[in-house]
Amino acid sequence: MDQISNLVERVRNGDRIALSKLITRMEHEPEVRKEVIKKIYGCPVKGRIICFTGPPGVGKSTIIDHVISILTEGGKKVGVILVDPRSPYTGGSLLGDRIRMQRHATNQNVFIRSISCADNPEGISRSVKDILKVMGLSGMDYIIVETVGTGQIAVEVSYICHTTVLVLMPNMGDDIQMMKAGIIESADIYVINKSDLQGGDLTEAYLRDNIEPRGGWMPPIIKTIGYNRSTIVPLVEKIEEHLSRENPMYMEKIRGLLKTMFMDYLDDLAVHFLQENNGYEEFVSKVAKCECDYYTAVEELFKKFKKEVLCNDKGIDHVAIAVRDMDEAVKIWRDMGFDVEYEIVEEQKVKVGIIHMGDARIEILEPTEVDSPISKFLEKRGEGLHHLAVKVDDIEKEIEKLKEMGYRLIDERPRIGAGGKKIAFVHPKSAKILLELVEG
Ligand SMILES: Nc1nc2c(ncn2[C@@H]2O[C@H](COP(=O)(O)OP(=O)(O)O)[C@@H](O)[C@H]2O)c(=O)[nH]1
Ligand SMILES: [Mg+2]
Repeated sequence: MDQISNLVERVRNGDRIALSKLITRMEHEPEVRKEVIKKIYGCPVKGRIICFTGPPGVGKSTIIDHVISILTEGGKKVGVILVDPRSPYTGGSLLGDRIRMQRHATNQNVFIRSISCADNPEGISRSVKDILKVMGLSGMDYIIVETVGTGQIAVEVSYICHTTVLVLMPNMGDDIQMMKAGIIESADIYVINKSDLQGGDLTEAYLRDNIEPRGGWMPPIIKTIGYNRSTIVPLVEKIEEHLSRENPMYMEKIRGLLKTMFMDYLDDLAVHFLQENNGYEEFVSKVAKCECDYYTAVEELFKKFKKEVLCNDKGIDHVAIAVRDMDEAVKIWRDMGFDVEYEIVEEQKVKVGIIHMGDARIEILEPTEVDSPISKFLEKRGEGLHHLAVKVDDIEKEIEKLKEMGYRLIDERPRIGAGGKKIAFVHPKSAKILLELVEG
């Protein structure tokens, strides 16, 4: 078994050292993340994920410390991830968090781990989402995530959580307005910590004006004092209550999350494509020299990207239909709203009507002379499907391969077809239809 499969298997059996090792690798190696997620896709995941978010210093870690105690006293297993984007503003806050939770370090039912992505802050929410999935696999009953701050990362991480707790403190009216809008709207439970201090009413009033029931749940506002465990008990009860109910909003959140994950990965592929593709520099030079505007350049690049990355290189190039009367044949396509372009291929004595369909096209063939190959086809078979053309990577190789397998080819060597592309025909005796191979 390879190393990653081995680690995944051990994590599934509750091995904490394996979990720690796997998280470290996922944190630093995007390729490992991808491999792990592909492996564990579809595995049943038990843990419920609770996200604590809020500005630095409001008391999230102090509260989580008690939440861990309360949950583990009930015999549950708890995993904690502290997310540290290591911005200049929040750097170092994790050390304090670790110390605050240190007393749980020897408890076999508690797993605490901090994750930072100092070198790639944008990538952190991506790795956290994947790491949460792995924690869920390890048999934890609850997984607690603490995200520092209230920016985009917190919003994204909260998508994957079953219950999001936004922690605030007294006197925060103006600060709340500075937060990323999504975070206020997406919390399920609001905590006003440091209730031993004055000014809690101001924060509460602001929240009351801005919270609405969602999916049959009215998000509660709970006042706590981080040092005072008895004030945290009602919070844990509310968390349990929220976790236990059918939550129609959760599916919505997951859909939102999936959308961002798709976009993220697409983004990765696009960036990778640009880095690998020499054409990219060329496009930039063209725009810099004013040979092309940048909208057109990006559209061209996107076309290439679609062709080479998204659509892969195989597929239908075109379908050709032989007809006696071009105008009559193209009418239906025009009526359906397609544009038709025309081309005369002298050598074949044929007029071609071209209708683009995504990456493929339909070609309507009308003979221009009585001795055109298309005239002969019409005489023999009548109007209808003439041939099918498929894209191949390397036409010489494909021809060799088919010849070796005993198929009959009309062209044993490629010739140049429309658009200067290399083409070759396979005999209908072999393919049941006249089949054209087109390179590129
Ligand atoms: N006065 C007061 N201080 C608190 C309370 N809860 C936490 N703190 C203190 O606030 C500071 C920040 O707490 P911490 O849990 O690290 O906040 P975090 O950044 O949100 O995780 C620490 O010095 C805590 O001791 C509280 O209820 N009242
Ligand atoms: Mg903290």
